[in-house]
Amino acid sequence: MPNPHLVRIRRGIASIASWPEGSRKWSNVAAVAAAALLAACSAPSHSNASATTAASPAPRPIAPPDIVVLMTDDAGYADFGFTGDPESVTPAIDALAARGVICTQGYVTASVCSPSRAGLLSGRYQQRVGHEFNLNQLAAEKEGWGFPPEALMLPERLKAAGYETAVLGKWHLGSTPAHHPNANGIDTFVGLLAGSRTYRQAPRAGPQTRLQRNGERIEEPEDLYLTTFLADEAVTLLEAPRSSPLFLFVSFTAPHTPMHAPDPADDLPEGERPTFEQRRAVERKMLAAVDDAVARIEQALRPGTLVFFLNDNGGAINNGSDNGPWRGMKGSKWEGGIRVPFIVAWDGVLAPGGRYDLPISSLDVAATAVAAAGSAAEIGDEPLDGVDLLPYLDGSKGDARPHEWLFWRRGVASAVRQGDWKLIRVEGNPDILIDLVNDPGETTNLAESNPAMVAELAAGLAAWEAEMLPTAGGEGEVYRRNQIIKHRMETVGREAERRLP
Ligand SMILES: [Ca+2]
Repeated sequence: MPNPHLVRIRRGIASIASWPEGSRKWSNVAAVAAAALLAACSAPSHSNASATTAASPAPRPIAPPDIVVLMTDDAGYADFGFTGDPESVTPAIDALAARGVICTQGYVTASVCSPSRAGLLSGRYQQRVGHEFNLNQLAAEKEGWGFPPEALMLPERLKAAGYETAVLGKWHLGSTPAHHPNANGIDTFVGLLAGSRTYRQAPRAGPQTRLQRNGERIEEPEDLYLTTFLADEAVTLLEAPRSSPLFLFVSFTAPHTPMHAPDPADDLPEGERPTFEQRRAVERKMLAAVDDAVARIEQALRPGTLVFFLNDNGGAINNGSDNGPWRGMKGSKWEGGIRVPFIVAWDGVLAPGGRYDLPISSLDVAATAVAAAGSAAEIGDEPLDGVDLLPYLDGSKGDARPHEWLFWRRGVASAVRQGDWKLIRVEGNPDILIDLVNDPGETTNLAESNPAMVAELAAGLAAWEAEMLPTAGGEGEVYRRNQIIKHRMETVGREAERRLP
């Protein structure tokens, strides 16, 4: 009997009984494609406890592999062919998915950029060291805020195992010398310290937004398009002679605002408030440029490279992204804020054409990378919160879940997932209990009818919070208020969500 959580991709599944709120703009074709996805994502059921025969795992390679993490910024869940867009503008990313494993329940640790990146790059819940909120340029510059430099990062672990390490693109984890990538285990940093910038030449950009190479300002070419520039840098790095394995994090800024297409003639019209459709048209051109970059990076990889692809948080409210079947957007604890496109590809180790339907986390990237790098990477006294995904993705763990529990918190808004139940707990709001198997679109609050489950999840959340630093500071009253309003059952539909960044 095949492992139900690790199945070959079946194309053309076409049935849907109901369609979650907020997705009504989709065409029928899109709806059918996403319905297949939604059906797939709902696969694990509460009663599914049957033992399954594991596929025989491939042997782990003896030499540590190159490890490449590709990440988009603020893309929507359904903006890719492999997540259900029937008019895909991402053929190279879709091909990457087809040669690897699509993880249909891939979560990030935060629904906004900076804390999500902290979880990814440290492999630990960022709340353990208090990096709970998003980072604005003013706080980074004037207050010296950022991810605590003393906390261990994945590149530091990999360096201990002999890796060369590089980050290209957006950093967004602090901008003081102590927060600089080069001070945190990264040999080569080419990009920007801030969370976003223009895609074009910016000769007068400040220290956080200017492009730099290991701290030295780069003379930006007149015809700069940032996504293409990052692809150039990645290919140069990948093709350079070296004797060590490489860890490379390509941190694209696209399709985060500002909305800049590769050709300025395709930008949003000036002087008028752009419609969603106008924004979406530009967003698709920005993503197509990312896809061109991925195509070139794929060509430059060494055989047997371990590749991750994911997005850093849910689709944003302002960039024309499409979160498809999920409720909520960037900034929220609904699935649309935290559940992202996620691929793991590893030629020679993971069979192509796989799909994995149990919940995994961006925390697992570091744990999987450390396991792939070998025991020399196991340094420090900060245990990783993720798991090595390999034995799950190759089928050898059968039905076992990589995570029985997953947690989220940003100020007043917390969430916890245990098994297939999710509790959203927000200051001042009634608890929300969701059955993700039967209600992946999160339309029905079962808290009143299942108080025992609420109590169980709340206890788990409290136990996790006791291990974290207490929430300190915040992002201001507007964001706090928005968090409260957006996590109410009566706040329904994309238009309402977009009013609450
Ligand atoms: Ca982001």
